[in-house]
Amino acid sequence: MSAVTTRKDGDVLVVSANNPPVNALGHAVRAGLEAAVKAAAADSGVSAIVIRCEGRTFFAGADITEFGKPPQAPGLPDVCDLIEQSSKPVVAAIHGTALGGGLEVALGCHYRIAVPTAKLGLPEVKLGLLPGAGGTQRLPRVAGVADALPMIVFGDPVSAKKAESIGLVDRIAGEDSLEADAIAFAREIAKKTPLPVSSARTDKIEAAKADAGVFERFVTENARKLRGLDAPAACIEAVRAAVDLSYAEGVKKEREVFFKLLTGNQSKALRHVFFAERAAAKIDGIPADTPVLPIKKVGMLGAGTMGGGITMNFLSAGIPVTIVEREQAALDRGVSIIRKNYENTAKKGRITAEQVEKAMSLLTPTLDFNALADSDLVIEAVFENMDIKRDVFRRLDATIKPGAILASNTSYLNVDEMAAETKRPESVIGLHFFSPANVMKLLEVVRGAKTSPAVLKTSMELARKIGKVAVVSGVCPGFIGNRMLSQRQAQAQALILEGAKPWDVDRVLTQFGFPMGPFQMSDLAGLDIGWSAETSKSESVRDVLCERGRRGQKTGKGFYDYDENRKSSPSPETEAIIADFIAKSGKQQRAVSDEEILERLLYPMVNEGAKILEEKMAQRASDIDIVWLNGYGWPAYTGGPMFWADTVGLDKIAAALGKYGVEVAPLLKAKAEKGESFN
Ligand code: T1G
Repeated sequence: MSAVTTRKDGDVLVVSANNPPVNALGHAVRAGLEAAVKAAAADSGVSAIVIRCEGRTFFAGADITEFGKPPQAPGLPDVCDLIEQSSKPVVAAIHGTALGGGLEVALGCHYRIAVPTAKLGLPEVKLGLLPGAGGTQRLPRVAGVADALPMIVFGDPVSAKKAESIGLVDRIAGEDSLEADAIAFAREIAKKTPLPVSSARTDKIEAAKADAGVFERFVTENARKLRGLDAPAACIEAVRAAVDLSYAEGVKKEREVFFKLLTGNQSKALRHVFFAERAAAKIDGIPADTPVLPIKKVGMLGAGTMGGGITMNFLSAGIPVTIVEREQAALDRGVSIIRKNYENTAKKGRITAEQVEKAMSLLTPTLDFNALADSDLVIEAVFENMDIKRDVFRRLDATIKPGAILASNTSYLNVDEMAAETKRPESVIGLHFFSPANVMKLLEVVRGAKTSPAVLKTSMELARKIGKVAVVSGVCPGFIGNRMLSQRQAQAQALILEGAKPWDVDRVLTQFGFPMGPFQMSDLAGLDIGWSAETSKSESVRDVLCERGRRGQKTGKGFYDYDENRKSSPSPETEAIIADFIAKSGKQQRAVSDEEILERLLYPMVNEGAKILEEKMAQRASDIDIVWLNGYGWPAYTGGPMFWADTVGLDKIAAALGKYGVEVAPLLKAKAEKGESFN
């Protein structure tokens, strides 16, 4: 099957690319496009050209798998230029997602026609890059700087309708008649002169020149979003070049910056994340024909914070949920919180009032446990206590129809022990959602020893359907994420009892790229989770803080002091409490460097990740990265803990762990000695 074929429809040459699954612009496609455009130029019987794609989408970009390999001519910029220089009009016929290099090909065309459902975007920035085939120079000329900036700097696609409104698309085709409409459009404009050459247009650049503040306003409005990232700033400079320089100079600058970003760590990390997220959805070692069970009705046991949040995921995906509580008050509270969450989202304009009512119409609250009987999947989100969970699974097994999946939302308890209480261990699985469950993307799918491939595959499919990023975990305390988090927490507690300040620990992690550090997190969540005034004996810093009423933001003070706007400041009282513990320990308080703080917090996490891999609790190192990126705010531009460890060097990490008295995991030790990496 050749990547590009042509056919003549009268005097219109129809060039069709076919490179499943997304028509990435790999070498064969680029060569095919080049040959077709050159052939059209030489053919006097051709008066116009249509470029289209077979399959589900127009070109979705350069072939990311080619990055890092020696470039093969023709390069994409050259193909775009060749198209643009054609003396015969070239029409891009767009469906699906015209992304990155795909949109750049379309921008090289003289006209663009798209179906209503098409999306057009330049997402290179999400890979730590910028459009490298003229996109930063042509898009501002075609759509204007004010609309080009967010498209290039944030990388989010726009609809065909929006694209038409900004001049990026010239005509909207019928959803099912794109090829015919594109050919008719090509014939219609075949004789029109002059050809609209994107790179030669100046009207929208002149407008930008007249509005000098457009860049400063954009940077000021988006400073927080751009923190720590190289590519967005580079994108802004490239668009500024489109305004300040000639096209030739601008595209030269674009190419320089592109290659600088391409070889930088951030882009390598973000490209790793792109493929890692897709790999996580794959389950190694199960038969390809493993069935996916139909999940038409979900049962939710527990209407608390987690039960309510989990429920919303299914309602929003159009899946009915029966939610059960033991008392009416708890049930009513749970349902009203679900409604309030939806109404708040509607207030922000992200969903309509009708969508709120539609979601709520799919919810059946009840006190009757037996109402769950005909569910295809029941998830329990009851109190985190194994005796209670065992009892729940016994009752579920006796009540729910045969073949239904029984899932626990436990965040660390043993799913196998729950399965053992049932006659259907093959249908028992863990679905560990992260709070707030209706917001956090991560879902740890915990595979029990006896969980069947069909139940596992069904759970992974369902996760995708409800918009979660799912990662398969084995059964161990804390699964993947919390197991590694506990290492970081232990080190954080140890560090402040050696002399590091809580605010220094938090600062080091936020400077690394986390949204907040462990002590800020504790204050936000509340220090008194699991604490009891009756039994507290001042045995830890947390005990004493809680005993002093310093229970976190909700009490105006925790590790930090908070003003009336919840602005935090280091607390002398906390410092005194910690100093008292250090004095009692007989240890000498010392200053701890930022470097030691970072190494002590993150290296033991990598070490635990190595143990998780050794024990086969995670399928692959990149899955561990996906857990931390989507569940704990690890900065994506460093790739996740295991990818980051590779960039630090496993030998350096193993040596440092030894220095800090942490026993090095055998897998980490072995890889360090062999100079190997995790990914
Ligand atoms: N290159 C190579 N493979 C790609 C690919 C790409 N651009 N896009 C997707 N795939 C693979 C993906 O790995 C998966 O493989 C399969 O296709 C289905 O993808 C010069 C330099 C198009 C919205 O960033 O956003 O152009 O796992 O599971 O959910 O300026 O894929 O099946 O083996 O994601 O339906 C810019 C990236 C590139 C778009 C479809 N373009 N792709 O989503 O399917 S850089 C992008 C996507 C560039 C130029 C620069 C999505 C999608 P496998 P999928 P999907």
